[in-house]
Amino acid sequence: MTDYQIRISDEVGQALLRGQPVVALESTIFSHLGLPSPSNLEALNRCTSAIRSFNAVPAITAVLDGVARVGIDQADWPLICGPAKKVGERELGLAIAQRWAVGATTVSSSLLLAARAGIRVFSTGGIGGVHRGAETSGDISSDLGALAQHHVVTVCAGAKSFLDLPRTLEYLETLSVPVIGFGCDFFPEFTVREGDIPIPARVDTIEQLADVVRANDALGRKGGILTCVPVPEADGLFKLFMDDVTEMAIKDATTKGVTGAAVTPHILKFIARATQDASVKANLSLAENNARVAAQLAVELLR
Ligand code: PSU
Ligand code: MN
Repeated sequence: MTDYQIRISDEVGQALLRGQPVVALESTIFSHLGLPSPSNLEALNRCTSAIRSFNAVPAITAVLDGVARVGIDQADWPLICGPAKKVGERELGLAIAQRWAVGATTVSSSLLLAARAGIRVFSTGGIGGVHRGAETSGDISSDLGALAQHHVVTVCAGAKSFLDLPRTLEYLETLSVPVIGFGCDFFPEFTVREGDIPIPARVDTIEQLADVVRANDALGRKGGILTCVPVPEADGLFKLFMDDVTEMAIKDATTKGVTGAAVTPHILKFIARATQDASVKANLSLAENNARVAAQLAVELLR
């Protein structure tokens, strides 16, 4: 009989059994869809090390040989960093049933897997959201619905600046997802340091963040919470510069007729080239920083 179980690695399984802190990670960011080689392997190293430095266990999600996995041992990292097919939440069942060799999980599919495994905290780079021009294209990332549905706290650097950020925030409000700035009054714009869109709520410490999570739990809320952390100052890019690059990237995608799931990887690649990899450096820095915040939250929630 075919085994449709989610496979939890020994290390992650034991940590969960013993009540130790665990932080889930997606794999699209570490695949060629998210970052160019060898920066993707560096990102994987930095994010997992950041989590371990707080004595928490990283749980990378992916589909390997048709098996949904939570926790990928280092021996299998090259699989994730190689060519992969993007697996959003709606593709998870397909990737398993049709035995995809390497499926890179996005925010939405990672949240489902984390929730099933009983992991409370998930760290990523930037979430998907409402795309600019969504009023005609209809392009809204399934990340948003997954954030509302799954009982997991997501730590991110806001949403990519090539999205329609005000509409992304409106959509999260419609879905009743708490959106919290960690030490900031604005909605962070991924690799861009300064933001100009006010964020609905703010906390300044891990303890305050954990209090919000506990209060939501006490109310019996089963959905997610979105925590937004600005990119570290030293690696953040200038807004005006990024606005120009972003405009060019979107035009390029439109001209070339790129649509659907291919849009985000295409734009990320264009921006990396146009910024001579400054966007990649910022991406690594923010991903590591988010992992640090997520690990501290996972530790605090178990106190
Ligand atoms: N942010 C990045 N790199 C990425 C993504 C986000 O810096 O590769 C991925 C995440 O996996 C996110 C996904 O969940 O893009 C959203 O894709 P879409 O817009 O097609 O829903
Ligand atoms: Mn989309």
